[in-house]
Amino acid sequence: MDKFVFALFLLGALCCCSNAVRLDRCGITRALRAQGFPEDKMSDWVCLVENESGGNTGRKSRQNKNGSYDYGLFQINDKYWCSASSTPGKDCNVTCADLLTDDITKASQCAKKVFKRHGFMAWYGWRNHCQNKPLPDISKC
Ligand SMILES: *[C@@H]1O[C@H](CO)[C@@H](O)[C@H](O)[C@H]1NC(C)=O
Ligand SMILES: *[C@@H]1O[C@H](CO)[C@@H](O)[C@H](O)[C@H]1NC(C)=O
Ligand SMILES: CC(=O)N[C@H]1CO[C@H](CO)[C@@H](O)[C@@H]1O
Repeated sequence: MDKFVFALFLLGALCCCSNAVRLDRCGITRALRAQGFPEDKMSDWVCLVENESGGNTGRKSRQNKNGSYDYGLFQINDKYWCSASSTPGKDCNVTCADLLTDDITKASQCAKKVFKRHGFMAWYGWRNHCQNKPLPDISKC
């Protein structure tokens, strides 16, 4: 690659990722700690995030069978929790776009609300891959 092409490539990479990041296991752990998720359930949360979004803060799901979509790190559903319009609303009082940014403050607050109401059972990713399964080792994070 010549320098110019490389510069363009770099610019593209920066632009693409400025608003969404993909976190690895320790990246997820640190991000969740910073949001005050409780340490005693941390490996469950990390497992949930790994299986729901693969750590990708900008992930929007394909359309679910019931017509809804899931957004962000925690794959939060737009049927009840976030507003797909440009006005914040629904139970988390946010837009779904708010749940796709690399600042996961709103997504985290919303996920805690979902958890408060339904526990981890609200997430298929947790039920299918984490419940009664070995959880990720985050002891080095
Ligand atoms: C729609 O489907 C998604 C994913 O399967 C699920 O999370 C959500 O709770 C469903 N919503 C309703 C209203 O059934
Ligand atoms: C929803 O959030 C907006 C700011 O985004 C705020 O002005 C409004 O009071 C909130 N509504 C509720 C019901 O919390
Ligand atoms: C598809 C996927 O991300 N699966 C992950 C679910 O969680 C387990 C435990 O952390 C991982 O090992 C899988 O890779």
